[in-house]
Amino acid sequence: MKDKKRNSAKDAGYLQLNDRPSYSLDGKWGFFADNMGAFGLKRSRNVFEGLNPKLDNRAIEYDVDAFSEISVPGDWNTQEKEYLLFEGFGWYAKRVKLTAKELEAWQNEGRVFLRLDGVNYAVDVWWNGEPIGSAEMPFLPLSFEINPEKLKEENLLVIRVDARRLAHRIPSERYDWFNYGGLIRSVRLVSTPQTFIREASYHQTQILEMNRSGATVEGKCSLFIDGGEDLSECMLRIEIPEIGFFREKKVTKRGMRLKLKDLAVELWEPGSPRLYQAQVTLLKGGEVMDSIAQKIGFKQVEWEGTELRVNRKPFYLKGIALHEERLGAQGGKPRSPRDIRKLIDLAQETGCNFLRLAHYPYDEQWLEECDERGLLVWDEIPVYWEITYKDERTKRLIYDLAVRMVEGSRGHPCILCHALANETWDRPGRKSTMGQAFRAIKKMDPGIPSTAAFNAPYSGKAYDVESVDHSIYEFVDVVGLNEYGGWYSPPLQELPEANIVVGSKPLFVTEFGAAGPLGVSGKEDELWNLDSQKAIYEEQIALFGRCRELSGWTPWALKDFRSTLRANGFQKGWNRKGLVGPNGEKKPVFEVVTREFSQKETFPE
Ligand code: GCB
Repeated sequence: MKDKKRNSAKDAGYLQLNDRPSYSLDGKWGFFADNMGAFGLKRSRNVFEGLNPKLDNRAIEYDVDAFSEISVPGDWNTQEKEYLLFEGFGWYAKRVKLTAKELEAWQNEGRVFLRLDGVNYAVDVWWNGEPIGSAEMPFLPLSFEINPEKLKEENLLVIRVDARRLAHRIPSERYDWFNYGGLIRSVRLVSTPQTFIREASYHQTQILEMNRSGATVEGKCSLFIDGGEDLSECMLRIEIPEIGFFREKKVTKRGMRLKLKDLAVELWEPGSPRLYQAQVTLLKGGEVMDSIAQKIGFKQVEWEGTELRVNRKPFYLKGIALHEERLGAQGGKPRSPRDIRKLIDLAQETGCNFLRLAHYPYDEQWLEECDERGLLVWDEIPVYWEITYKDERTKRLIYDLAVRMVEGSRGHPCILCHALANETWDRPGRKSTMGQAFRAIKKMDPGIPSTAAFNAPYSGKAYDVESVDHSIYEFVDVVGLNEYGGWYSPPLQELPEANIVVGSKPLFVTEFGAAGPLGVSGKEDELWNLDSQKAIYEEQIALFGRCRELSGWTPWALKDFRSTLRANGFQKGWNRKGLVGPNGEKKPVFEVVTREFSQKETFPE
């Protein structure tokens, strides 16, 4: 497939996992780094057909059974030294063996999907030698349908991952994190009935009345039904047994939004993350066609003037921003739920109530953990720095990424805001391309504010986002400000006089910080040491204290992270602005932030 054709995803759409039966394909796979894809797809037939020179005495150049071993999930870069800087095409192969019993069960169940929980950047997929789909949708779940008749006891699954940075891609060519390539998240087969509930997301909670034990609320459930069945006689049932809620509604179309009224509940909020078990069922003539279980929570976000409220109360963000990179000297993408939990544990040690999941969508487990732990979340697509908005492929991709991210996250009570950009330059087409994406997500999830992180030059002793002509400013409901006083500008000595102008919308600082290379001490007024990093944090915190209307702040970043842009003698390939080093070594600023958070209320009076 040529890149031209590949831009819009040819996967089968967002497939919510819930409690559906699934078959994990995680573990050891065969891997081959095909540099720049020199053989092309036609010449590589023997890869996905599984031929090899031993079976067939011809000049066959690949052999999936002679590939080297690699673990999935995980990037390829940190698994073998020779792949560290590899950014080309990686071929993955797995022989999938099913027992006769498993095969029968899968074939009788209905439909089968291959679900890739997240790849970077793009994939082409073959099942037993036949193409089953391609997509360019970095970091978000993909699903490809497999005809159950094509399942056998011995199968070959081949996936080509294309990790090239290209100007028209999202993210584009230049960014301050590491381009981890490969099948970075879990891979599984999922089975569904012929006609099934592809998505059921409860969201848009409105509090009608507060009372002592909680509140009476209403909300919406967005549903999407997939399958050929005539839906005119179908019903949807929603149950929340703990509060005795039961509702049935006739199905009118494939995509529906049902209103749930008068729910007497305890609210979900930071510090008290109450979750409820809900069951969504599709019925025809009284018979169950599909039924899924999921956890839901009830939380309302409001934004008015410069105030941000959660559950009707003014809210102060004590945030931590991070990259999805595991702890350890090598970095790399998390390879297990434990890797993810360790990062969240570390962030929570500061006493934060909010995570900025920068700068791209994270594994879905992050949202599940944050739902359970009562941490609010900012999710984000990688529209970052230089973008070719006018290119039709880019336009389409930005739209698809925004919609797909929100489809996956809107049902999570932890979501505080959806971000569609970080520090983007004003280039032709930005306003129309971004406007389209912002309008789409606002329709999809109107109860959640949309946002972006902006930078504003320091001038007249202040950072003032509204004074800059940011053509996308009008689309955001709340504003993220990235400012690096003490590090980029102004210098530390001038910071005591600095100010942040909160314009007409709620604003919080989404990034500030300074490099603090581990083991390096020095003078406070000289950069590149732990003492000046600490001094900059202290001055910054004083600045936030002076700015009464600020809705909170988020240091950049939890942990030092790999970045090929960072190549001086202190950095050595890592951005050193972390509160901790690569292995979790705490720097003095970790303590500064922890102390400050302990003195700040989540819900100030
Ligand atoms: C920024 C970017 C972030 C960088 C950071 C830095 O403004 O949003 O991705 O890593 O600055 O360290 O310079």
